[in-house]
Amino acid sequence: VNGIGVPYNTSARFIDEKVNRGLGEKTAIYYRSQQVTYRDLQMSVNKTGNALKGLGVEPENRILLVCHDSPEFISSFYGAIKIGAVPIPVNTMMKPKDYEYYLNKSRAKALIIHEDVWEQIKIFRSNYLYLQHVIVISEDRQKLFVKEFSFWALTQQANEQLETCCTCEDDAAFWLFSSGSTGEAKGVIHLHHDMEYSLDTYARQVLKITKDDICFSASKLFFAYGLGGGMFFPLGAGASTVLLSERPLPEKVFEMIETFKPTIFFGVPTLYGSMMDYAERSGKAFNLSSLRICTSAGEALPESFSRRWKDMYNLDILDGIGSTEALHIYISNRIGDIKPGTSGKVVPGYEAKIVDEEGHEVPPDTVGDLVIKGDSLTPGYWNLHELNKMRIKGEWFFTGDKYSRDEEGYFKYCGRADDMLKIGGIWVSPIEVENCLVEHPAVLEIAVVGEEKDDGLTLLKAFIVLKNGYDASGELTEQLKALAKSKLAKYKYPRVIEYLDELPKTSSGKIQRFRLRV
Ligand code: 3UK
Repeated sequence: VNGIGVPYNTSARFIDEKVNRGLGEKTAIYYRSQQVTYRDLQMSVNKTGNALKGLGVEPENRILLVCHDSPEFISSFYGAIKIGAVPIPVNTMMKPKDYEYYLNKSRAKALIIHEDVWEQIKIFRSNYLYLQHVIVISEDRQKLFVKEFSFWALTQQANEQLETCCTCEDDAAFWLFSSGSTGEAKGVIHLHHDMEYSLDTYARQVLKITKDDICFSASKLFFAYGLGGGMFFPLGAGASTVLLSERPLPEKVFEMIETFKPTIFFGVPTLYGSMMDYAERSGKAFNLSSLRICTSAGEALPESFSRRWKDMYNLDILDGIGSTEALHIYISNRIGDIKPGTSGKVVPGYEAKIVDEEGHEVPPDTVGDLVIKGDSLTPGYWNLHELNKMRIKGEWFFTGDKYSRDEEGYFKYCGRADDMLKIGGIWVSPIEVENCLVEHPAVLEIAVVGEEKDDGLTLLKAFIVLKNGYDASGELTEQLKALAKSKLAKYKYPRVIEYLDELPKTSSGKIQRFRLRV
């Protein structure tokens, strides 16, 4: 009738449906001392949607979300989707240049941002070419702004009834930015049906999530891994989520688990490592008995971590591989079926194969390119036609990962096909770090690589050739680290710097990073 096919709006399906099914009084979100019920959440989703509409936001308009994990993140996300707009949650730890890129690349019309981050970037506002409205979330709910709107003032005035925009399954619902090897992030588009697909496959069939679960994701909501674990898995299942706005330091994470007693915990390998080190160093015994399962993703979980965690807390960690493009996990270990050191088996609803350069499947135990298929996969990157042709072949997506599969069907991670690195579960482009440090007057040449530590995790390391007249020193090393920290997001600075007389190169002069990896 309306010319767009069967109406389907993922916001209505995740939020309104819960209230319609009698879960209105159930706690959806635990945040600090607040308990937000599904009905409260529905109301703030509606108010946020109305507030955006009131500013002139229309279906298909993009909205950048720079929010810490909080109920406001969730109501902004689902509020935007309910009016057919397209929210784009991004990392809150980035530098001004990154936000300028996100805003201009996406042509976002509105920005919803926590005040601490806005304070860092507001002086560059004239660079944001398409941005019309800035909505600031301040800790001080009474605070008013001159050139911006207060999130609280706007939503307080807004109506709590909101008609659902008549989108269909295949409309764009949200984007996520994923870092690329040259440092330019790629806008990954996701459709209205994607979250439900991931919920019905990985969350329901691997995690066996039910409405009785309480989820806690240490990984932030602006990462696809955290968006699922901390938001759309629990909300989709009618369960509860525990949100932490601050950095997930080991001590804090233990405290959160003891306080809120979650049943499912989502972490990354470096966090499991630092939690175990913290527990051992402090000699403290933490009570994690509320948990029934832990998951790990972002990078491969070292075998020793699963064993130590099991010894310390009698808990299994399910390692699984997911990606921003696939939205969530598509190969995973299962409850009662774990093969340490592997990513496990294909999740029902997905297919995976390992192919050689010609695209033919390779025999068991042979390394090749991992390609996957499944309905939560992105329809494509925004405005990157050439890349889309390279990465998406019909129904198959080329992950960029090297994998092997054994006779029993367990997949083993064997490294990236490009130079991209995962540090603490987050992408780092060696080229971006190199381009930053080469600006230092002492640096002639530089190559940044990932160095595997004893525990199997990766550390960022820079090899540097100095210009004539400069000498290696501890002071210079500190200067270089400080330069990286000031120009790049903090997690991207090299932890180790080594000075060389020359870098290994091909005959054509291309730096051979692989020869520097040990
Ligand atoms: C690597 C892994 C080995 C791999 C993600 C769960 O990490 C996520 O998304 P990203 O787009 O990165 C994807 C890439 O990260 N990777 C992820 N998990 C594993 N490598 N073992 C693993 N268990 O290179 C992959 O291509 O940041 C993870 C859910 C949603 C996600 N977006």
